[in-house]
Amino acid sequence: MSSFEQWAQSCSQQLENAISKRLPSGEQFPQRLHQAMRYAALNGGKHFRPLLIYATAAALDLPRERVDSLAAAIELIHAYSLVHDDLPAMDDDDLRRGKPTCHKAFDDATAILAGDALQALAFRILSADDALTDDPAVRVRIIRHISDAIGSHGMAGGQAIDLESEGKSLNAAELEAMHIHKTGALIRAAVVTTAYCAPDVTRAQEEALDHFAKCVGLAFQIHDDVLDETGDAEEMGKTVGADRARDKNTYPNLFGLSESRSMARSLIDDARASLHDLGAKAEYLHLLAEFVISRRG
Ligand code: GRG
Repeated sequence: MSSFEQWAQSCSQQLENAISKRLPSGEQFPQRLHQAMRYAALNGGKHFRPLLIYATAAALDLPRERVDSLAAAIELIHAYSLVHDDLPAMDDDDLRRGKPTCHKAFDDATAILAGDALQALAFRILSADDALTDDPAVRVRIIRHISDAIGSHGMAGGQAIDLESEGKSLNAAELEAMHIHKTGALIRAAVVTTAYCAPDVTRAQEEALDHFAKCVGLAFQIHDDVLDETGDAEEMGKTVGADRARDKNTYPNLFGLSESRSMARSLIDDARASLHDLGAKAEYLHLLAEFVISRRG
């Protein structure tokens, strides 16, 4: 195992502990809701957003423990978005990460409530965790950024654009806008709000990290579209697959596979260039950026 893989595995373990201890136990009343929340939030996944948080912390000399609560909150929000995205009223998926989706393992109403409660818990954690920051203004700044990133001008808005665009062809600018909102905003929030926690961070560093995260977020989505088209994602337990991908608004459908791959490559080069002034401490951010376009699921 490479040292990067060892680092990622130890971050994932730390994250799962951070999430598990903050979630109500499955024995706590109302048990079924709490079991559904735990099912959705502790069900594997790449933990890409938390890894970005831990890598940004390393680049800014912040101990990992300082951002455990931020990593847990962002992953809970991500888990909520996937639970709702899988519902019959949205993508109507039966499988997520190779296992029954939350509404299949429980029921639609419980899955809706589990998503709602995961989102609420995320903000509860951000509002209360002492290790995150001792500056109330920083705490409010973090909460405001994440609220914006996942609301109607962010992730939920992007999902609405996606649903409204079904059966229509989006042009390049519209496709990019949809993804910047739907998946990019939370990825960006993960990096930028970690920077907010670093007491000595400069404006230039914040801007460099913001640019890095914007490029990585879009490359993540382009590569996701490429995987859907090539079918690799299906092998990894996802449910879109090549046939369904052909009817969708995706980068390969608009630009072709080869051009999509080179767009993702350029975005990652651009992202990595913006880390220049952070030097060797940004090593894990560089490696995560490369992971975005080399992953097979
Ligand atoms: C329901 C408000 C609301 C929003 C849903 C993020 C999202 C918006 C939907 C996800 C739909 C989807 C499958 C998008 C493709 C890219 C993506 C975000 C994939 C899932 O994220 P990963 O790859 O998942 O980080 P893991 O399983 O690794 O956690």
